[in-house]
Amino acid sequence: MTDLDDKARAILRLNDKGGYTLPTHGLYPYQWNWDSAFAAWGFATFDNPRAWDELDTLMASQWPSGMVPHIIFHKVDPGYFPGPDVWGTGQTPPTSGITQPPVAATMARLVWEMDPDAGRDRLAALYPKLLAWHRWWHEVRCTHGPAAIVHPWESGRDNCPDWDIGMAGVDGSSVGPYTRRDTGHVDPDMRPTKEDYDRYITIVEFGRNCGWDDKTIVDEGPFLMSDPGTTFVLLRAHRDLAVLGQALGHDVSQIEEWAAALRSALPQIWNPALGAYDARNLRTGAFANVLGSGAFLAYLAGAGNTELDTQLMRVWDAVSYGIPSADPEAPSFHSRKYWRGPSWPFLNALLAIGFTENGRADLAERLRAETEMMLQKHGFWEYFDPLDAAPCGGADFTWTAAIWLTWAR
Ligand code: 9YW
Repeated sequence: MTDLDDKARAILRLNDKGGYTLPTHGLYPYQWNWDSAFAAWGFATFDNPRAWDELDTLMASQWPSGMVPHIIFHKVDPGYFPGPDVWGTGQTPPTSGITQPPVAATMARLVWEMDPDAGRDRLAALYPKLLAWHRWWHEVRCTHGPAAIVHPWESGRDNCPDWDIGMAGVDGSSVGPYTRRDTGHVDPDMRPTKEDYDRYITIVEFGRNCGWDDKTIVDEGPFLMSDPGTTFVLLRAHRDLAVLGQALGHDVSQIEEWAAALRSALPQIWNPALGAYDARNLRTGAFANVLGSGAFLAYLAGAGNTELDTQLMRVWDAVSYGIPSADPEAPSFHSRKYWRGPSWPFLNALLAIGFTENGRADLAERLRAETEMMLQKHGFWEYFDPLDAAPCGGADFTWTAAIWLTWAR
């Protein structure tokens, strides 16, 4: 056991609020959806029951529709904006009104496989909830084919250039006064801009004003885009959920149908001009025409191809530390600005799973070694500059610590 192992476990314990884990103190003082799934994976390396607790707490806040919210506000903290009052969802405990990439079934499978006997009852209790969430994705968000998001925050890659064309159509000029908190915790230059936030809050206000009605938001909301990243996470998670269902003795044919439908929709997000999967504005049909790390999650879903391989190596060879979140050769690239360029360790971990399964253990090892170097140099930061490994965003970050314990060490 190394010092970093100890430190990673200490971070998970430090951010553990009793059944749920904060991404990091200060900047993100609540439970976030896909962060929690990664936390479970990390906990499973040294405390299997605690891993299941994390998934249980997340799914306990599932809405009657099946949607699982992106933030659960267990205990109000004035250090984060927008808080529960802005979302106004009326849930107990309060939650946001949007979701995040459904990586939970994939992480549940990883946790379960680490100790199948101990996890069987826990898995059996969780399974119907995961199934209901996947059904919600299929019925509510895959009506256009690929998975659609109604807010950039749902992608988990908040300000990546993929959303620029959709955000341009959101009029943020009449948003009420508000005070951001994120820029008080970290360098504002590493965060989304004020124009971004005006639009983010405008989209939240639309949801609140229509009582968070799924259909109104999809049909009339200010933002609707196909997200390659979420599409591939969902496609992969359908497969993992089917494996879990089979292990429990359930009929999984419906999940297989959802997966087949999603896979057959992938040509809609293949942009021939870009030579890659691409986000698409569902209000206009236009492609974003930018390469982002969401496209490379195709490998996680077994949907890679040789053209994508070429793009992957082009963007990866242009940097030194992991896969950049946006194309280093594009004008929108910024090596330290959040999702507009930096390398994110947890995303590297997901991509590496995809590479390994696609017979590219060499790429998985390169990615692991580059990620290890960042963490060895600086510790468990939120994200890193892919050019020089400068640490960025929040420190002592849960999912960065989790992927150290499960993959990067
Ligand atoms: C925000 C917690 C979350 C992640 C997202 C990331 C960021 C929150 O932090 O969003 O307020 O900007 O983009 O993927 O779940 O770590």
